[in-house]
Parts: sequence; structure tokens; C-alpha cells
Amino acid sequence: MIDRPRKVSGQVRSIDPAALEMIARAEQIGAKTPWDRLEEQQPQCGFGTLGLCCRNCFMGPCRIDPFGEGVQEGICGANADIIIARNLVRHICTGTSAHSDHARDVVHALRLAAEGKSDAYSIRGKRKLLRLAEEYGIPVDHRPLNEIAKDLADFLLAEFGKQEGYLMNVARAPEQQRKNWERAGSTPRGVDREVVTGLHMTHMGSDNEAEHLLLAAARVALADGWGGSMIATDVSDILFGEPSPLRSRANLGVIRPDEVNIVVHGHEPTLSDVVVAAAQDPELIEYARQKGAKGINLAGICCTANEILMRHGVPIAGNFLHQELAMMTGAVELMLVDIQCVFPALAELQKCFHTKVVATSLKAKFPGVTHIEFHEENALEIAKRIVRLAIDNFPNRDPNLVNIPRYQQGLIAGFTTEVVYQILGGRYRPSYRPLNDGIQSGRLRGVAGVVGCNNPKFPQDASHLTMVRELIANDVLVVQTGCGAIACGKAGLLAPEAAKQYAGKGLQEICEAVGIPPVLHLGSCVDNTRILTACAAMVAEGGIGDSFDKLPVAGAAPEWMSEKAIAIGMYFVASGISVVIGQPLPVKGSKFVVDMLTRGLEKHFGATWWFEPDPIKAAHWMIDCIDRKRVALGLPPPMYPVPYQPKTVGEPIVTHVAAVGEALAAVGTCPGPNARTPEPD
Ligand code: NFS
Ligand code: SF4
Repeated sequence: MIDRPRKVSGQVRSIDPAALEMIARAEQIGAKTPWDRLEEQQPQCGFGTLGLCCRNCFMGPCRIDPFGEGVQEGICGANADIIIARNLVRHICTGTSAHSDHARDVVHALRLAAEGKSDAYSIRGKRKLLRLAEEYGIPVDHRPLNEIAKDLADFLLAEFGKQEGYLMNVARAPEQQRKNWERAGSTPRGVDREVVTGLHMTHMGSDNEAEHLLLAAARVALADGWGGSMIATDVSDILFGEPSPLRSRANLGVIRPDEVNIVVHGHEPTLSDVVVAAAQDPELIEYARQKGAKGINLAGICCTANEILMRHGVPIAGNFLHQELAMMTGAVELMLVDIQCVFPALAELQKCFHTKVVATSLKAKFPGVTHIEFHEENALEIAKRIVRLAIDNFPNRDPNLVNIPRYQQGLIAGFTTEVVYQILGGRYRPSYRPLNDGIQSGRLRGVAGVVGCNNPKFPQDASHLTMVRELIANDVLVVQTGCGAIACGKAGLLAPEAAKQYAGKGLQEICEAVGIPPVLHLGSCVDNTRILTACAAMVAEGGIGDSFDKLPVAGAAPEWMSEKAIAIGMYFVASGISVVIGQPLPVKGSKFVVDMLTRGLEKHFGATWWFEPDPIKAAHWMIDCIDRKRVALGLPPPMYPVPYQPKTVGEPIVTHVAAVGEALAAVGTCPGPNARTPEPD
């Protein structure tokens, strides 16, 4: 397939043994991986890395000299601060629109289910439907469920195009957060409106004040966190059922040598959930047997995997950087993709194997890939057609190309805000009290959300695992979503046994008493909103702070790569939860913006961003945040000895100022205006 000599890199590409096996396999068969393509991109553009290029109008493109010696303004006069702040707003608008457009589709499916217009969907989360209806003032007494569901769907659809007032879910936030947003002008209005206004503000010659742009960026992100993403989570629970803890497995070893393997990859649960049903259809299973297979095996990649793992226990084939590796097992009959995080490279790779990539979304076509358009109205019929296509492809499998790594790990997933109520308080006394008590006593030091992607710039999974192990060793309970959760699943950290092996004594005691792993899998990336609602429950329970910014909690995305991750990080920070990320945001070309993000936002929202590629240092930064909150609340130090000691009085706890210095130092490493990508050898 590739006529160019392959480059070999000495750098570790992954710490997942299954991935390493497949990367070696890629070398053998001459297939390219994202790591190879990353090498081909070296050196990556310094202007882009620092955020210093502007293409917002066509007098440009313009770029700012990062060394402060050359050109310092674009043709319109925009300086680095303006260009960088505008670029950040645009990234957050894209991330927010991805989550929110996904949400809209789920709500649309709910409406079809309520109207009886879909062959696949019904109301499986009755309890949640009634709870939401009550919250939003939709009458429930003596009404059939589908009428209530239709009213709820209409109500939520209107949240996207809302023209007056703020998003309803803003009311779920503590009073202090709402006050902060009001004061900063960051309270989110209609979801679509915030994206449109955000983009408008970045049009050439519109908003030119960096701080004002960043507060608008927060508003867009909050429309994601408390709007689009939160709606996606809530409605998925109503339509596909509320998750509850269940066992499953993760890594490429879940692909079966003797069955028809279908790998779903992407984000929307509307199709994948129906594929789960189709793959269990007795007629199709019989059809698979006729073709010589022992059955039909479904596995997932990325967040659509998390959705069907949480609700059906469907095993996980891998996270973001596993997508091509899964195909390289030679045993995947069909890879079903929808939207977001799907490499166009899959189209080329499928030529090496019998695998058929099937795209399904009107919003995401791939040249060279079979397109079977998905419509919610006849979802089951389409899903069955796709499963049949996979079965028909089974006889085309070349046994000589089959190479499935044996690695897989057991895990527990299916934790939600509601589940945590129940497992902690018991079925008859659901409560967050035991969690808050654990934090108040110091048995638990705090809670950390470690979420987000893989990025070939980091050895796959290494930062996630190192950070998570350091946190739990220090008695910090970790909650996870997205590809980070999958990384932990593959490494055995989502199993209860991990508590004994890695957790500190306090966290171990809690895990043993309640029967949970030290790392809780909360779902897909839109389900990061479960962290927000869980924090709201902790605040409501009392005793550990009456607002998010007072809670001993922190967030991280150590291997992030997507614009969605920027939106998520920003809505956490704007909600009062500080966030550390692995590679910096593309803002380092502006001292002002770096300073605002890593320090200035504290005065608006009580939280900041932090950039730290070293996962241990980043974990310590999170623990420092947690300890600072504990001290402010008058809580005792950790109950048991911990490897990372709380800072003593007098030591600086959060070293914001250092970040600015580091940022400026990094500007000096920019390849500069005349850097050229070397010719391929
Ligand atoms: Ni989140 Fe999920 Fe993974 Fe990153 Fe992509 S799949 S939505 S963006 S890569 S965590
Ligand atoms: Fe250049 Fe200004 Fe146009 Fe951006 S908006 S491309 S800085 S002229």
C-alpha cells in the first residue's frame, strides 16, 4: 500500500502491549499509523502551536512573530492577544457544536419514540423521564409516558434555539456559580445562540478585547456543559436506559477469531444501541452460522463504545489510537462509524484487509467508504442491513492476515450520578453522605476527574495511567470518561482489585466497604456532565463547600487532542473546577492569554487552567488544588500516610506565576517563521 520507505522511531508509541503488537504488525505489512504520520509532520508549525496565525479574513493569512522582534500585528492591526483569544473561541465553538449537535439527534430520536414513529426506540429510563419532567414543570399526572416524553423532547429542542433567557439547567448549578457567571456575563443562553454569537465575535473586526473574548469562550463552553452535553446524557438515559454497574472487558483481545466481528466507532448511541439489538437477532445469528462463523461479536472504539458498554456491557476494543490497530487484527468484518474522532485514514487501510468500513451519518462522509445513511425512523431495519453486510463479508476473511493480540482486561463500568447515590447510601437511603463524610474525615483526600483522548504526541495511555495511579495512591478517588476511561479499563484500573494494588489505605477502605473500583467509569465524553451533577449533589449534601470552587476536586485531560476537550476543560474551569492538561492550549504566543487562563480566570470563576506534560507533576498540581480546598474548609489532612505530602504553611501551593514564565520560555522553542518541513527521505 505504501511505496515510501517507512521511518522507524525509537520513541515509545504506546504502553499498551496489544497496541505495541499491532504497531509491530503495521511495520510488517507496511501500513501507516498515526505515529508515522505524526513523524512525517515534523517539525510541526510553530505559529499554529503557539496560536499565532490568523485566517479570519482574506487580507490575511497573517502571523505574528513569536520572538517579539518582527511583525507584531496582522494587516487589520490585530495583535497576538486578539488573534489567540479569537482562535480559542473558535475551537470551543466547534467542540460545543459537536457535543450539542449529537445531543439534538438524541432528542430527535426521543421525539420519534414518543410519537411511535421509530421501529427501534422506546422509553427505557422511565424514572429519569419523570424526574426531568418534574424538574422542568412538565405535567406528569395521569398522562401516558409517551405524551410526557414528547413534551420533554419539544422542551429540550427549544433549549438549542432559545432566544430569551438562560438555559434551564443553569438552575442545577450552585448559587455561587450562577452569581459568577452573571457577573462575568457568561451565563449560557440558547446552545446554538452561544455558538453563533461566539463565532460572530471572532469575525474580522468584531470583538477585539482578549479578556472579553475569553469570557465569551466560557459562555459557549458552559452552553456545552450545562446545555448540549448535559441534554445528551439525560436523554440517552431516558431513551437507552440508565446505566448501572456491570462487568465487561477491554482491549483488542475481545475481537474473536471465530465470529463475525463488528466494531462500532464514533459517538452517537442512536445507531450503536440498535446494532446491539440487531446483533442478537436469532435469524442473523443463524445466518452467521450458515456462513461458517460461530456467532456475531460486537465491540466498540471511542465514545460510542462507552455508550453501549455502560448500558449493555458490550466489550471495548480500544480507545482513540486503537481504531486502525483494530482493523489490523485482520478479523474485523465491518467497522461502523458515525461522527467525530474517526480517522479518514481508515478508508485507505481497509484496502489491506477484507474489513468494510461503513459510514452512516449525513454529517460525515468518507471517500472510499461504503455509506449507508442512518435514519432514526427505521433504525432497526438499517442496523440489520449493516449486520447482514458484516456476515456476508465473513467468508472474505484471509486467515493468513488474522493476528489478534491476546490482551484483554476485566472491568466494571456503569457509574452515574444516580448510581453513586445508591451504592453509597444503599437502596433505601440513597445519599452522598458517605462520600462527603469520607472527604470530611480525610479518609478520602478528594475527587479527581481524569478524562479525554489519546494523542500520538504522548505514548498512548502512559500519562493517563501514571496520573491515575498517583492520584489513587494518594487517596484521591478518580472518576473517568471517554478514552481515558478506556485506557484505565485496558490496564485493569477499573476492576475492584485495583484498589488493593494501587490505592492508598483510605481509598482502599472506601472501595472495600462499598465494593467499587478506585476509578469509576462514568461514560462517554458528553457524560462528563455526570461529574457536574455529581459535584452538585456533593454540594447539596453539605459539609465540603457550598459551591464547586470550594469542593476538594480537580480535573485533567493528560493526552487531549480534540476541540471537544477544550470545550470540556473550559466548562469545568468556568464551573469552578481547576483543570490541568498535558500539552498546552494553542495560546502560548500571548502572555496575556496564558496569564488569564492560568491565573486571571480565578477571579471570575474560582478556578484556572494549568498546562503540565509530566503526569506526576500534573497529579501533584491537582492534589495541591485539593489540599488548598481542604485547608480553606478547615478539613483535616489525609487520615493515613500518603506518598505525596500536603504542602506545609508557607510553601506556595499553586504556582501560577511559574506558568507564565514557562510559557514565555516555550515561545523561544518555536521553529520560527523560516522553519521548513524537511523533504521526505
Ligand atoms: Ni472525547 Fe470521545 Fe476519545 Fe477524545 Fe475522541 S472519542 S468524545 S474526543 S478521542 S476522548
Ligand atoms: Fe490578518 Fe486581521 Fe484578517 Fe486575521 S483578521 S487574517 S489578523 S487582517
